[in-house]
Amino acid sequence: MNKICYIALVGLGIMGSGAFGQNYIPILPADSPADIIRKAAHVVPSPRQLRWQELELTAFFHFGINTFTDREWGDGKEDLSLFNPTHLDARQWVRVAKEAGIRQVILTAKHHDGFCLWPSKYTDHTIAHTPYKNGHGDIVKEFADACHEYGMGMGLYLSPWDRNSPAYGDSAKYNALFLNWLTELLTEYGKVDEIWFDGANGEGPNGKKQVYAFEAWYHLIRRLQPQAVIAIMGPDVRWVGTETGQGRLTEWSVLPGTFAPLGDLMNEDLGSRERLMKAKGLIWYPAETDVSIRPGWFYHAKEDSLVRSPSGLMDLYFTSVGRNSVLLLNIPPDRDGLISDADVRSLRGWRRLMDSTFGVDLAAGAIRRDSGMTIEVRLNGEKTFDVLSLQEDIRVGQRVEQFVFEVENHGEWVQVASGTTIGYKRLLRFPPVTASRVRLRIMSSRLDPVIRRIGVYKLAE
Ligand code: FUL
Repeated sequence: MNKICYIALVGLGIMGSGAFGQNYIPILPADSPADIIRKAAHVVPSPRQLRWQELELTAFFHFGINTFTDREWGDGKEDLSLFNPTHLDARQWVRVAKEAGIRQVILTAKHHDGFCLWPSKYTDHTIAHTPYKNGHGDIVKEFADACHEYGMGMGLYLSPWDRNSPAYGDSAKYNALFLNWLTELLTEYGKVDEIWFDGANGEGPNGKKQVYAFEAWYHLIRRLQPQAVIAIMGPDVRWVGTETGQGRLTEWSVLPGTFAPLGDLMNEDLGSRERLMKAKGLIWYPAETDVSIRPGWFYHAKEDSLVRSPSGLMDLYFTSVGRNSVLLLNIPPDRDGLISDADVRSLRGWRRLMDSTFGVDLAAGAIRRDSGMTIEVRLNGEKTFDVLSLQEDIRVGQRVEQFVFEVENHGEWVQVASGTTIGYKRLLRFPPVTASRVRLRIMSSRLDPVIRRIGVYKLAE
């Protein structure tokens, strides 16, 4: 479903700088094209963005009234007596995610239907008016406690679009209500690591028109939970632009900080030199790839046979994390309030594939020789591999524009892979090759490339 995200955040005083430098650099009228490119190469993540990027694997739990009505988008008029998960165990959700290698999870505290999984004081459309625990339940609390117990990053999804609230469309009133909801979520549940503001809105041309007070929301989050990244309709993390799980082959985390809307644009290089030339400033704004383990975002029994397979999940890893993005994999709890067996089995299988592929870096113990734009790696003997993993040191910026990877074969260098951007991580698969020497040639870079890691692996059979 279409989301629009805006890079409209420059000048709000919330971008900030971090321990490593600036995650926003303005462009001055006197800057030459070369100055602009040099500046782009120096834009770096804030500490909260860096922490988030290094998580690699995060998950969504879509759970709410839709789980019980078998719908994807509720209209806000649902009968809340339907909501009664009988075996809900948020610790199971978090455990399943953790065992799959996921390091941060996000719960839909309120989806578009307006139903609050916590007993908010500011609306009656909440869990307090359901049979769950006779109206004494608080699933945000159960979820937050489980995250904190398991050392899992904790995030909350709060839909700005609200089909239940009578205040929606009365901008000032709804914005005040939204701040109250945020305050509850940010003060009553311990540490929050990510807030996810969905851009979806299905009101249509004749629907309600609500102007969101984003600036006030962001300032509140920064004040109450300064470590939390604000995603999608927010300054720290950008929607990749698709829900297929396929990120861009050329993915820059440095983008023009203009007020231009960023739609799906999956075939465009958002951080190209041409785009940067037209920018007023440059911003670190990395991509998050959200995708569901099932066709829908919410649980539907009829989709039990359509859960992605372990190798399908492996593909997602390559096309998201392997394309300079973070994977946000949705795993929706069922009507009992548990992650169902089909999903658990797939996640376990995926973890086995991940461990047997990435558990052994065949470039470990190698001797690396850097000479300008070429890095040669002498492996510890002859190795057979079919995966290349590259990482730039994004703490100094993202720089590489084009690279080639070669292996030595009887004294000759043979190309086995090539690509454009690297960023935090780039993974490439190719037919198996056997070699004891490999090299990475940077064909084009915005400034001296800083390659933090070169790894080679053999895919699990
Ligand atoms: C979309 C929503 O409309 C879907 O229901 C889901 O929450 C997805 C993650 O984002 O915009």
